[in-house]
Amino acid sequence: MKRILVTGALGQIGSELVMVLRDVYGAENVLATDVRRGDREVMESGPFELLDVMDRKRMGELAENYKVDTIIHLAALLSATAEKDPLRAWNLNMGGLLNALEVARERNAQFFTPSSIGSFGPTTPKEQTPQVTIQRPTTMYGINKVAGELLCDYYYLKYGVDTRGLRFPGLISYKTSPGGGTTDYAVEIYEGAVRKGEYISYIAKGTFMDMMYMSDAIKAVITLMEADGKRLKHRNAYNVTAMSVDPESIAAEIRKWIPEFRLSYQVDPIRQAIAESWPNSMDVTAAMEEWGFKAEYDLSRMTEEMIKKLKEKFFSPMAK
Ligand code: VAH
Repeated sequence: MKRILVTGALGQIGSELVMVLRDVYGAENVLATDVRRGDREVMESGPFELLDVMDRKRMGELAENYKVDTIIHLAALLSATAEKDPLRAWNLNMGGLLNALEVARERNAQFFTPSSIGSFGPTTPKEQTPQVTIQRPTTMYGINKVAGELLCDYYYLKYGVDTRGLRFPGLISYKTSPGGGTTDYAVEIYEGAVRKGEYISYIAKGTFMDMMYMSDAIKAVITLMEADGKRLKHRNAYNVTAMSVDPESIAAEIRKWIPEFRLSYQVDPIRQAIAESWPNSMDVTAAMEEWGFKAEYDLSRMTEEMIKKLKEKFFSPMAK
């Protein structure tokens, strides 16, 4: 990776990934793009351009102007939003991906896009979900992710595009709140604990899902993209996770720092149904063996850092 174009750069992953990429590869070598303006730190710490990923011509022009050799395609509608407008989700998630793959093919650029635990469905083994298994998701987002995995493999096999991907679990971060996901509760619970000492969860007690701290997700993207391509057997896309948790397990860890924290429930049937169609825990052996994946944050370490950083964010006037 030397000259990188990131789509969806102002989203939950992009807003942190861009900053790390700029540290590692040089700010001028990381072009951040998004369909809207937003986080000033991302827009002002290096090149930023407005880009609607449905505009392939514009994407190609930007890639040419910035001599891009790597595309990290993050722009997509997440699971809950996609269920509210499935046709828009299909058009954006698949149309945007195809445009990014075509630009990568034209430039022989390396390519990354995330898949998700959402790419699995009710008939997928729920515990220690294998790297290669049944993928019959029942959500539009999941259908987009499975189709996206297959499309990325196709561009590798047919055109030689160096495509790589990760099946992300729910990602937990303090900088940019996620938008429209099913796992967003696992971010909101920390914000609720720090700001109000309470949280009303829309996901039911005992609903286990894979989760990972954002810094582990970012490290996984860079490690995968820098890995020797000859070692990669699975490419699109690797199971990666750090923990399998439910609202109660997160709450118990929060109470070690905020003893009075109160958790209650108001289950959202739509997002609960999505969560129940996903695995409880994934097997990450392939990622560990083929490119050395290793998560550094468990629930305890992540909770300590989330609470510390959120207190700074909400209560320290000097906080960015
Ligand atoms: C979502 N955060 O909830 C995303 C992610 C594994 C979940 O794909 O839709």
